[in-house]
Amino acid sequence: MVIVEIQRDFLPGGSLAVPGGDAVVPAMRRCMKLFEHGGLPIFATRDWHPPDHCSFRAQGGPWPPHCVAGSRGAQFAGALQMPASANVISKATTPGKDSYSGFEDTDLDAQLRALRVRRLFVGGLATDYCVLNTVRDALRLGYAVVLLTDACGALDVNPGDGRRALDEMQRLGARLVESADLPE
Ligand code: VGL
Ligand code: ZN
Repeated sequence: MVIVEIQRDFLPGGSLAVPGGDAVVPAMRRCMKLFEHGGLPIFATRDWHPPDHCSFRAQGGPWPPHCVAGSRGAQFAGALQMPASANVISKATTPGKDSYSGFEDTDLDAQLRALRVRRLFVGGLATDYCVLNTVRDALRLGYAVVLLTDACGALDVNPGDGRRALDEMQRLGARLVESADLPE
C-alpha cells in the first residue's frame, strides 16, 4: 500500500491543514494492519521540502511553508503509528521544483517493481493534490489502483476539488473502496 503524506503539517494544527485530516487515520490504520499481518509492503511518501522551497509564498509559490525536511511538521502523524518496516519515500526535496506525485524524481516505481508489486492500495493527503497526482502516475505506469476513499482527505481550495479528484481517479481506472469493505 502507499500512504500519501500523512504528516503533521497536513493535519489540524499544522501549517497546511486538510480540514478534518485526522479523520483519515483510523481507516488508514485498519488497512495498514491488514498489510502488516499479511506481510505485504507498506510505502509512505512524505513531502520533504528545503526551507526555501519554491512552493512557499516567500518564494512566490501558492502555499504557506510546510513539511520542511527534518521539522516537526514534516513528521508522520503520531496517531498513524507508522511501522518501522515502512519504506519511506521523500519527495519534492529540491528548492527549485515542486512535485505532487510520489513517483516524480523518486525511486518509488523502481522499488515497487523490485518487489513485483502490481496493485496499489492508496490513501492519504491531500486527495486533490498528492493523492490525485500519485494515482495518475501509478495508473499511467500500469499499476492497478484501489483508492481507499475514507483514508483520503481533500484541501478543497476550491469547493468540490476533492470530489472532482475522486471522480477523475475513478474515470482513469482506479477502484474506489471504503476501508470497511476490505477483508478482515
Ligand atoms: C500537498 C500541497 C502542497 C499534498 C503537498 O501533499 O497534497 N499539497 N504540498
Ligand atoms: Zn508541499
